[in-house]
Amino acid sequence: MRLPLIAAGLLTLPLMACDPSTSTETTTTTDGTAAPAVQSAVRAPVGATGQAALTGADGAAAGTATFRQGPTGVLIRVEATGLTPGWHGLHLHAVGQCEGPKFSSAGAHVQHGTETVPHGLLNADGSDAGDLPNLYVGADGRGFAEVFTTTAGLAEGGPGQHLLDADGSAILIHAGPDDYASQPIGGSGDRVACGVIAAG
Ligand SMILES: [Cu+2]
Repeated sequence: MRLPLIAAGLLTLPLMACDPSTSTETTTTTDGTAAPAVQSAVRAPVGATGQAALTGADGAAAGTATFRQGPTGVLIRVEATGLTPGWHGLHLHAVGQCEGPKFSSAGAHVQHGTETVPHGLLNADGSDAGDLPNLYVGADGRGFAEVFTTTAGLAEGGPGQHLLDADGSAILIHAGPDDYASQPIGGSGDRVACGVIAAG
């Protein structure tokens, strides 16, 4: 994407092309195939944030999820309330709609414009871009987790699926644990809490 801009710059500023320092810079920049891997990999601008207010299947507030973008992925903090104790599947779903009580409006896992990949962080053929580790909820119905994923994020150009695309995305909590292997959602059962992910 940078190459056309550089080429246009040289055309409109022919005098700069004669400057030795400019020539050196151009040679380095246009030699993309020789660039170190760390420069050619997709990296996001750091600092974008997002948030989601979780709603339970009964319509009651069920906590929050916050998102912080890093260069290679997004860090997600979940603070959930009103859930049954134990492990719960936690996923990123493809549509930013949380219409209870089933939350089917949130669609399947995020997989925008790419070939469908099997679900499961421990599936030999997986994992899909919405997969996250399970959330543990204590006896008081409160669950806390920080998880990091490189397969989704807040940046439009990646890395990973863009969560803030035209139809948005949602973070979902399921009734039971994700076994990280079986299809389509690791046997994690009903959707019991949902939050639309928004910038901010
Ligand atoms: Cu799910």
